[in-house]
Amino acid sequence: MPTTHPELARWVDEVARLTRPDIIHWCTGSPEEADALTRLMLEKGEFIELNQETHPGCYLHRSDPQDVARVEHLTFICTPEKEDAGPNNHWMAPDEAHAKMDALFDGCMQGRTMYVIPYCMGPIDSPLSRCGVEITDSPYVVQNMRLMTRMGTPALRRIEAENGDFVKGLHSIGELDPERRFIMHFPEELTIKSYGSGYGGNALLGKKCHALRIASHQARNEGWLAEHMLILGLESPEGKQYHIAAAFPSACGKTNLAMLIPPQEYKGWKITTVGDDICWMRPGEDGRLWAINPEAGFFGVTPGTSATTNPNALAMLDKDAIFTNVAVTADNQPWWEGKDDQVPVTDWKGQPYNPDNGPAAHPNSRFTVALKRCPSYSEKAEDPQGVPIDAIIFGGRRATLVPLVNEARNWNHGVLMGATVASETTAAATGKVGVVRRDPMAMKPFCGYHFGDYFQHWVNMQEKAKNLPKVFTVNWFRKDTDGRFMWPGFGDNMRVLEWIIKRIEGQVEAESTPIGFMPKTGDLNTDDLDIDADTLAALFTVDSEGWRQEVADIDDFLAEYGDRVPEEIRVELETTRQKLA
Ligand code: OXD
Ligand code: MN
Repeated sequence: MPTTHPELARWVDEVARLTRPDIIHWCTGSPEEADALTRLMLEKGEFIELNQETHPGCYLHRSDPQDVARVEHLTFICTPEKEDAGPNNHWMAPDEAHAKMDALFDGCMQGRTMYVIPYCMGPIDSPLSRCGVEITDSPYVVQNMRLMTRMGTPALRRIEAENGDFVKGLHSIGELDPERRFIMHFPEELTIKSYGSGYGGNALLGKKCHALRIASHQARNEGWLAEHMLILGLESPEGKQYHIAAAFPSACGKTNLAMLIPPQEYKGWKITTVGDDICWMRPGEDGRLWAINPEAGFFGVTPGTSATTNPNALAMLDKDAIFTNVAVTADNQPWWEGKDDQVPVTDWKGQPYNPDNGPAAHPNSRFTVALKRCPSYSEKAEDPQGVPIDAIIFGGRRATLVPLVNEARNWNHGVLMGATVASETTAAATGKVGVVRRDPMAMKPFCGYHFGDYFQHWVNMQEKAKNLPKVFTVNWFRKDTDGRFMWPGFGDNMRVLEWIIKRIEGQVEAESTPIGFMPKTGDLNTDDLDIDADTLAALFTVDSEGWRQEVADIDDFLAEYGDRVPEEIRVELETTRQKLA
């Protein structure tokens, strides 16, 4: 066994006896290994070569059409006590879950190769990083983990040197049968078992399973935060550096914000990208939160990515990227809705494109590409100390009510804001509020334990870090009564970031409202922006009646988490209620 770590050797042996693969391959992470796997996948049709002149090193993978997304209803947290998983998770007793999964894994790798992937989440030399080993029978998973994590021999050496715990992830694509598909997490055992899906969020176990569900549990025990947040760097014309972490529910433009290009008027300002999806933050000796991006790549949604919405993303996708479930053009370039005016000829299922059959690319089609390919990539993504966080932003998609930007009164108020982030599922063009789905800290599908305890952990960070960042909410998605977006979004979101920086620097006062602090007239830079005064005012109007209803709705929402909800955030809600009276 090519490892000196006794527990790793024992576990790999145990898994091999259960799953009975023909071959066991320990991944080294070398370029030769990458090439050999690519050739194998091309031979088997698991990779399709894309136009190597326009897209060198790019390949297309078509998944089983029934295996295109995360499966929240088949995702379980298996804590000994049901209560500890909370109403926010599906739960199964650990014994029952192990028995169910081991029955599925029994002999499932016969005729296949079992890949053992040691990986490190975060820079290999960072004290904030954590390691895991994923065992899988999917070469597609190996090739994705190569881009998404620091994988191979250096990670194995770190695991051996630490000679302690590592996260054990066992994955098999099984028969790709939706009836035989489960993603189980055993936080106490630092173990993940995933069967029956090859889709990223279900199969790349370093990502949502380890870096969020298992890590959130570890973070709570150890006094840090594992969050569903992008991390961006911001450099002012004076050369001052800031870092912002921001949580948005899926499909609210996180990747776009992480790679924002400031508008023309913002000469001298620069945005850099540390990460677009996950952020681990730990209190430093200076009392600030220091953050790393545990990932080494992007696994982003392709539709809507274009030279207008996200030029940086588009630029990184023309080399060494894996595309999953996109369409292809006549000259074999990858294509997706919203990309450009090329015409697709083959849809994501490999059929001749016919608009009557729906979109050419699957709406959840993805790209996988190394962080370093991004033109706005920040060198700080490799800093073992991480980056100090100056502000935390929570965003949702609300057509009404929620202002463009709002600063929390204090940390506990910020926790309340994060805990009650929501997105509306229906357009509210009539002025009526749509269906509101709360997604606390954008962690609803990813928190590995009871949300009440999670909110308390956030509140308790005040005891661990004396210099916590300011907290803000943003909402880019307000609509007018004609259903039109009131704020241009994209690059112009820089204007909101600038106001946030001014607040951090104490350069501007803010308007104190019942729900938080908002920009005073003139402090939000709208120079050269096509927005009228009424629209701008409406973006910051506090509709007292609407907010009273919102507070009542939040009461009901928090009641779902019973008496584990911290008193501190109930007090903040009560303060808001009184201010609105
Ligand atoms: C993701 C998600 O894929 O949040 O990042 O769904
Ligand atoms: Mn995500």
